[in-house]
Amino acid sequence: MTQTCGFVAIVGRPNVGKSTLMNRILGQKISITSRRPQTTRHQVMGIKTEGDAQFIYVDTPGMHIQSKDRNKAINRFMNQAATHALRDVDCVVFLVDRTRWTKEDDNVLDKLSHVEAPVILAVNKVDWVENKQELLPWLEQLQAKRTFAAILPISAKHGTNVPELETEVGKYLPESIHYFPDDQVTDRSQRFLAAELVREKVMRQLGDELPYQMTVEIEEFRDEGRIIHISALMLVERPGQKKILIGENGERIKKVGREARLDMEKAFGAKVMLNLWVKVKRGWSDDDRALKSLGYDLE
Ligand SMILES: Nc1nc2c(ncn2[C@@H]2O[C@H](COP(=O)(O)OP(=O)(O)OP(=O)(O)O)[C@@H](O)[C@H]2O)c(=O)[nH]1
Ligand SMILES: [Mg+2]
Repeated sequence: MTQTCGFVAIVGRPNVGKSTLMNRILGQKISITSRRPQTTRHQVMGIKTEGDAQFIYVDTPGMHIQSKDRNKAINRFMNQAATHALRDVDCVVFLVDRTRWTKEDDNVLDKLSHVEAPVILAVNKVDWVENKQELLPWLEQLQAKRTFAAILPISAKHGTNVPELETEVGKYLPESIHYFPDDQVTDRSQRFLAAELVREKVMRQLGDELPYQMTVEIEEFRDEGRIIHISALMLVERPGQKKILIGENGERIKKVGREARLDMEKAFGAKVMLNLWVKVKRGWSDDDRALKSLGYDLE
């Protein structure tokens, strides 16, 4: 049999469920998710090999319109990372949130206008649509927006129609040898995932208070087989944010640490000793050099 292999970009505005969809397809947590927009900051690949077919999904940061409060270097980085993922892909999955079409969806559509690869539109979160009869006329309206290879209502959270989406995507994988070993599931390291899991817990517990002003740097990742020692440094912009992150009597940071450690142990199949620190580094999110040194680098 001939092998097929291709890149599939998952794009859309922030918070529509891109990372949830990738994790659902992969059957494990590869990319972090939260109720807050702009959770994903980097491209993350999720690789799924089924017999002769290898799907390389690329989860991307939510494409957003830069405004006064969203015009930092980190915002530019995130938009670039999302747009870059559209280069040389074999298929695009464009995700939207039910019938809630916004200016930012138009913005994504605009970015897709130069893309020659087939675009599949997935209308996500349909488990939340009470009146399912709204859906049919809406799906028809969506057809007018551009030529889509297919339009599917799905629920990334519950898995509804996700196998059907994968079948649709599979039609566009070109004949090719596999780029990754058949058992590899991501291009990212355990170190990267460890940092992301800490960030996820902070986004989930403190998203309202410090949504974008926090990043995580892994200072130590020492794998001793049955036990992995990890030290993670959380960088914030202001002393007040450091206080929030630590919480009263250190309660907040302890809870973040506990939840992140449990996820790490599950992901790595080993015991984890996790040390968390907080430091103030002013202006890191609007400084290209600082961003690069913190791993926000397109290369
Ligand atoms: N009810 C419901 N919620 C969903 C579904 N898919 C995702 N969500 C929720 O929507 C929120 C955002 O999900 P994410 O996967 O983080 O969204 P994203 O598009 O990756 O967001 P960014 O990375 O910020 O661009 C989370 O709270 C998810 O649990 C779905 O099918 N149904
Ligand atoms: Mg995401």
